[in-house]
Parts: sequence; C-alpha cells; structure tokens
Amino acid sequence: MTENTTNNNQGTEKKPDKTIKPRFNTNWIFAVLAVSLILFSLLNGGKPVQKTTTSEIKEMIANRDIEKLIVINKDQAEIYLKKEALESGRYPKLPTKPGTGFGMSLPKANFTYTIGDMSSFEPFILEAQKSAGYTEKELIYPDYQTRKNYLVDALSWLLFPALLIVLWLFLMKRMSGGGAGGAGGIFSVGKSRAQIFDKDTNVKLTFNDVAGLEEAKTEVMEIVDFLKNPKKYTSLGGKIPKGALLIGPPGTGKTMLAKAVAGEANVPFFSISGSDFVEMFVGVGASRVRDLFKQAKEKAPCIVFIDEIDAVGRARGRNANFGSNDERENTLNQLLTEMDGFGTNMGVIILAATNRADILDRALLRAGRFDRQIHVELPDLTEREAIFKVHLRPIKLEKGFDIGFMAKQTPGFSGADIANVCNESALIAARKNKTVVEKQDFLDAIDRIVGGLERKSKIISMVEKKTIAYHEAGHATVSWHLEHASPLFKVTIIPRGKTLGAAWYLPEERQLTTREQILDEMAYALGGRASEELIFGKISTGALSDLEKITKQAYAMVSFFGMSEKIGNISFYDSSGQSDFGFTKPYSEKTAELIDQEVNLIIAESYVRAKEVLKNNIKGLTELAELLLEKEVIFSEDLERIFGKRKADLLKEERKAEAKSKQTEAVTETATPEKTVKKSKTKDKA
Ligand code: NHX
Ligand code: ZN
Repeated sequence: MTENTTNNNQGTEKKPDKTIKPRFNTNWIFAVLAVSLILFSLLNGGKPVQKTTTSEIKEMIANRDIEKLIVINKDQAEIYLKKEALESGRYPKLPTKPGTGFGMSLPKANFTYTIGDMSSFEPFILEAQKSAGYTEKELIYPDYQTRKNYLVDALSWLLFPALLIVLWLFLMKRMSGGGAGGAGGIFSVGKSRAQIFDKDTNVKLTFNDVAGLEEAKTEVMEIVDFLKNPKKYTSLGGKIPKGALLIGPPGTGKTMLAKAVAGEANVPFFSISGSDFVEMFVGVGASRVRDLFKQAKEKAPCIVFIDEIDAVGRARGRNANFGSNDERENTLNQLLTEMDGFGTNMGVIILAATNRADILDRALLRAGRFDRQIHVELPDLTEREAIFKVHLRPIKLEKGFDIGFMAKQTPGFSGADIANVCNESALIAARKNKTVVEKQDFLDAIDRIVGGLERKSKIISMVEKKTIAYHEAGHATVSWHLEHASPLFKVTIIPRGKTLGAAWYLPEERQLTTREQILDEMAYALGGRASEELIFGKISTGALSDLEKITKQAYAMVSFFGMSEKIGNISFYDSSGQSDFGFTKPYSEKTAELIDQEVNLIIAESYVRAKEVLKNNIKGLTELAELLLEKEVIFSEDLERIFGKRKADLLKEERKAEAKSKQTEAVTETATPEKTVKKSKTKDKA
C-alpha cells in the first residue's frame, strides 16, 4: 500500500513505446528537398551559358567561327564554336576549351540564342552565310532537337506536393500539442489513449513492493492467476470474473496495486484514466471506449486498468446539465455495453480504481461488470510500519531509528502521506546539512504535512498571543481531565498554515466510537472557546474550526448514529448515494426542528462540561497558558508536571491493579473446587 516515493513516482514509469506509431520524420523531407535542389543545379551545369544576339551571330558567321547550330525545342539555338575560333582570342569571355557539364560527357554549347520567330530563323542563318560568301558545301544548316530534362520535370512536379506535405505535417504537430504523449493529432481523437505495458516494457513494481494491503493483494493476485491458468477455474464450472473495482481513499495505493499487477501478470496491461475518455467533442468518449476494448480483445488475455473511473462512471441522470443525453452518459453507456458485451472467457479483465464508490452508477457495480469490489483502506499501525520500511529503504537513517515510533505518530496517514513524510524528512535533514536523517526531522516533516508550513514571522500582537495561548491551554486542560478523550501529545502556539495554534492528539486506532467518546471529544473541542470566555470574558472568531467540527459531529450523532433519545434509533444516512437527498430531506419539518434542538442541547451540555473542567482547574490552566507563551511548544510531559497523570491513564492503571488483585485472589482461591475450572485459564496465562 505504498506509492513510490513521490518524486520518482513518474520517473520510474516507463513510457511504453508500443503505442507510438512509426512516425514519418519531417527532417527527411527537408533532406530530400535539399538534395534534389543540389542535383537540379548541378545538372544544369555550373556556369550558365552565355547569351548572344543577332548581330553577334552575324559576326560569327562572317568570321567562319561556327562549328554547328542546334535548335532546341524550337525556341533556343545552341551555338558551338570551332576550336580555332576559341583560340583566336575573339571571344575573351569564353574558356579556350569547350566547356562540359559537370560529370557529363556531352560537350557544352558556347552560346545560346533565343529565337523570336522560328520560321524566319533558318532563312536568316542561311542568308547570312550566303552573304558572307559561304559555298554551298560550307553552308551550316541548323539541327533540330527536342530535348527534355525529365529529372527537372519530375522534380518540379514533386516540389509542390512535397512542400504541401511539409506544411501539413508541421501543422499537425502543432495541433497535437507539440507531439506530447506520442500519438495525437486530429485523426486519433476517437482512439483510446491507453498505455500498453507488455512483457518487453518491464514494469519493475511487484507485489513485494506493496506493503500492507494483504487482503487486497491476495484478491488481485487471484485475478492474475485467472489469466495465467484459467482452466483451473473453468474446469469446475466457474466463470472468470470480468472486473474488479478497487475502492479506497486517495493515496492508499490503488494505482500502485494495479501497477504491481502489471508487473506480475506477464500479460499485456492497458492503463487509462477515466478522464482520458472525456473530450469536448460529441461521441469521442464512446468511440474511445470502443477502441480500447477492440485493442484489448486483440491482445487477450490481458488486463485493462481504468484509473479514476468516477470521471465516467458517475451515476447517470444526476446533476444533469439540462439535457439527459450528455457526452459523459454516452461514454458510460458504451462502457457498460462493452463490459457486458463479450463472453466471460475472452480473457480480458477490467480493473478500475475510484475513491468515490458511492457516486458510481449502480449498473456499473452489478455482477457481470465489476463482480468484485476490493476495499483498500487506510493502513493501521502494523501496515504503516511496513510501509515505512519500504519508503525508508533509500533514506540514510541515524543509528537506532525507531520505525515503530514513526508508525505510532502517523495515525490516519495514507501510504502516499508516509511516502511524503519520508521524502520531506530527508529534505529537511539536507537543509540542515546533516549526514543522516534523524527522528526530529521526521517529526518536523509530519508537522509540516499535517499542519502546513510554519510561519514564525507572522506578526501577532501580545493580546492575540495571549488569547491563542489560553485557547490552546483550554483544549489541553479539558482533554487532560476527561476519561474518554484522545491522548494529547503536543500543544503549540506557533502559527502553521491557516491556523494560529493547535493542540495535537494521537487518536486511538479504533473501528467503533462510543457515545461517551464523542461527547468527550466535543467537550475538549469546545475547551478553547470556553477558556477564552472564562479568562477574558470575551470570545473570538478563532474557534471557527472547532465549532465547525463539533457541529458536524453533533448532527451526525443525532441524524446518523441514532444517539439522541428524542429522535431515537433512526438514521438518515444514505450509503447508497443514489437518492437525491440534496433537495428534499427525508424527514418532516417537525423532525428537522427536533434534530436542531437535540444538536443544540448536546453542544450546550458539552460546553458546560468543558467550562466545569476549566473552572476546577483554573490554576493549572493559567500555568499552562503562561508556559505556552514562554515556550510556544509544550509536550505531554509538561502537562503531566502541571496536572499530574492523565485521567484516562489513571483509570487504566486502577483497572489494571484491580485485575491484578483479583488474579492473586484467584490464585489463593484455587483451593475452592467450584472456582478452579473458571479461573484455570487465567492461571495458565500467569
Ligand atoms: C484567520 N485563523 O483566518 C486565522 C488565521 C483560535 C488560536 N482569521 O482551534 O487558527 O482564527 O485549537 C474568516 C474569519 C479560520 C476565516 C475567521 C478562518 C477563523 C485553531 C479559525 C486557533 N486551535 N482558528 C484552533 C484557529 C483562525 C478561522 C476564518 C476565521 C486560534 C484556531 C482559525
Ligand atoms: Zn481551538
């Protein structure tokens, strides 16, 4: 029941590379484009061929410099000069050797000429030669060629689409949010966003890393076993369950348990969060559910884990946004049909986690969907110790560190809280430049997590400081003198987080609370206000949090736990979470009035009791408050010095002594024959 140490929670999680489709790398397109551009320019030759004019051609003809003439594509003439002409010096701009294209064997023309009118070009050439005195034999006729540069053509065709593709890919990348999370983009909107963990993507977490949670572990292990050898179960006629729902408060290790399943199962493991189904677009959630189950069926046997299933599984028809057909409902309906849609032995098992089982749709919880509900609770003392052991592995501890003590100091902490304590304590020790983490660092970390950041610099006037001290001393005094109160271990008037001072108790770890315990608890919660009134004759707003707590408790006593005589053994508690209590109360106006009266009475009585205790111990109260003002933090030892032993402890000792004396009595009485049988057990123990 532990989360990994908070900071490496995300870190150890391997990104499964399976879901990421082979992506077309846009860089390739740029490379291809660049290469083709280079080729293009190379094929066209290094230097562009010189252009020439009509008069220059006439001159060339007159000098008898032209070797041949080639008309290309009817609009260009290439003029090749004789070797002697080039060497003659009449063409200083041209190289003496005929140029060649890069790497091509074709000789290169010396001049090009753009033909204006094709029909008059040949006559013009011939005329010019004749007038230059060329004989019929010497006459040069132009050759005609059609040349096509296929490469250039192809490239120019390709260039435009390529550019478009590049642009498109770029836009897609932007749309999918910088490519975060791998698959994205507008076309994958209806795809499930599940991460797949296969045999190759090794999840390192195993059941050994999960401390505590023994029952939940065995239950989940069985699910893994179902997938590994289903025959064992089906041969006896049993059906493999379709799903299991992990229910429990936050931080108790539901996700952790699922991760361990992934690590142990050796079957594909799909992990998705309930909120991943939810999207603005209509129908997307449902199609994602479909896609998820399609993928899962392809990979069966496998496990699908839906975290925070309440995001989709909330009961239908409740708090509907004016219109019963909203997107979330469609998603849930799809989930319901998918879960019931395939045969039992398809080998797909759904695990889901939630901390709000009460708001889930009933249809989701019925057998055939989530057949099993695994409750994951807050760890008890021994479980906390086990969790501490897991999280203390990486931490350098001082010698003789008492893990059991830490477990005692952290009632009501979840696995995640404990992980946080361990981490925070290491940070605190590091801040103090220590080489090992000490007990005090852990205590500071616990205070920090329970109470928030210490705010020593907060300016508080002397009058206020005094009020705070007497308020807290009031709590302490009352709780010290009540039999059923939780043991107090620390009182502080250092402001922390949102509170100005606090009295810290170590609540007993019990499953049941008696009426007397609640009443005592309420009395000492009122001790703060009572003390203010008694000492200063004035009350302050500071008691807000105390009053809030006791009011809730009193109403719970009367309307839930049947602890008031006038209302009787009636409970208006609704564990089904299905009915709409919010608007209509399940009781009459008269009962409502009666409830309010009873609540008032209980609170008034508690207040009187608190004041009574304070009046009887006013000397101790002032002593305590003065000590608080001086030391700011005091512990149970100081209280014991002022008041003597706690009432509850005194009573406990009394009872022990009583039992002991009875025991000795019993030993001496063993001679009496009737009593021997009854007392023999006690004797064995002794
Ligand atoms: C405040 N908080 O918010 C201060 C910081 C009586 C010595 N004004 O019962 O911290 O006074 O035993 C609006 C108005 C909270 C908002 C009044 C929010 C009062 C805790 C209560 C110690 N210890 N109370 C306690 C305490 C407070 C509160 C409010 C508000 C105090 C007391 C809060
Ligand atoms: Zn208080």
